[in-house]
Amino acid sequence: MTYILSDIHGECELFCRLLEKVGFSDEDTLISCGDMIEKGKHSVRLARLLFSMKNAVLLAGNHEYNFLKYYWSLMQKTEDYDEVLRKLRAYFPHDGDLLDWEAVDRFEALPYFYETEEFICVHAGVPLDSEGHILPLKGASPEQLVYDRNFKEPDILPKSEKCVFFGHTPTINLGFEPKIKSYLREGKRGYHVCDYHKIHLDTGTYFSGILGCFCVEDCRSFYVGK
Ligand SMILES: [Mn+2]
Repeated sequence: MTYILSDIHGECELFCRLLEKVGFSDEDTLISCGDMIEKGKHSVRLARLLFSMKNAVLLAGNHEYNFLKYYWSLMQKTEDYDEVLRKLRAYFPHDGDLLDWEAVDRFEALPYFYETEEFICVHAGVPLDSEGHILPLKGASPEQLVYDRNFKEPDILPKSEKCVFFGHTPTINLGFEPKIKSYLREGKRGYHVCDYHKIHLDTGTYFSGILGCFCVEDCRSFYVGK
């Protein structure tokens, strides 16, 4: 099975409980749509756990991108790499001591989108043309993919055949419950992932205490709460 989630924000314990709940095994695939770090207290612990999972596809969100921009700015100012690592560790006030160069390199290698025949995963949104068709993601900048401000709006329904998974904004900010919000296509029943225009994954975990994931194969959502 393929499980997709987003915006875990350092909530390592909830994440582990969610994996337990779905019975996650080596034959399953996990896709995280960014913002694994910050807000919660276990950013680096969670990131290292995700980096250690062989069957995980991890994307960068705006929080990882901001961290990388800080890293790149430090590297321009000094060649003292020990000092750079000290400053990067201080970026994470709760568990920065767990940060090592391997983790930094893994952050830097994170892609900004993931695309299959049936769906697209991205942190904040995908570029659309004036008719609502998805433009090629290779042409999109990281900034557009991690900071998009419009894609979350309920009236923005991409017309392309693929379903778009995204997070970035808690669904509660749009007046919905702290659950995964799916947008079913007209006349479809929701048993196949392509029956959906888009699926908004951000349950606002840091605020709501609820973390959810969506299973691609059976289109079911799973949740754990604090
Ligand atoms: Mn975000």
